[in-house]
Amino acid sequence: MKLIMAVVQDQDSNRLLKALTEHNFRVTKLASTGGFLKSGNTTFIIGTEDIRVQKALDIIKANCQSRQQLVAPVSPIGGNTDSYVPYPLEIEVGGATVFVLPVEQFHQF
Ligand code: 2BA
Ligand code: 2BA
Repeated sequence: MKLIMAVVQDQDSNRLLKALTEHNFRVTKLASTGGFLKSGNTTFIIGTEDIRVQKALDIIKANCQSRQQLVAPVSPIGGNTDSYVPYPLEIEVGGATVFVLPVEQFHQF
């Protein structure tokens, strides 16, 4: 068994949840916050058999898209002004950041 943890954008989360459950994956969806943008994203926890991991990854890939996002500059109060960028920066937020972990034990009480 494997545990898939996938961080995705909120905009894709309902579609992804629907697709995963339609393919009979057991899923837990958590509201999360990205450390860099400090804005909301969604983390999916999917426990599944090893042979179904690739199918889950395919579904995640098909339902999550990357997007450009503007990041407002942060004033470097008391900091180093050399690296201060006074205009909004455009960054690419990925469609999904996915970790696949081995599961040592699985219990349901
Ligand atoms: P839910 O996904 O909302 O599922 C609630 C209950 O509905 C489940 O209880 C199960 O009895 C039933 N159920 C879910 N998916 C089903 C399906 N494809 N076919 C038939 N019945 C289904 P539990 O199994 O005790 O799970 C309780 C909660 O624990 C789940 O809420 C889910 O949030 C989480 N969970 C369970 N197994 C998981 C797994 N393999 N990976 C991630 N999260 C899991
Ligand atoms: P955030 O931490 O809010 O990051 C959003 C996007 O900002 C990232 O997209 C990346 O393009 C950029 N970014 C993040 N940290 C950066 C840095 N130190 N310098 C420059 N740009 C930076 P993604 O890489 O696609 O990540 C999307 C979200 O996935 C992240 O939201 C975070 O919640 C999660 N994530 C990504 N990598 C992770 C990791 N190794 N561990 C845990 N969570 C991760």
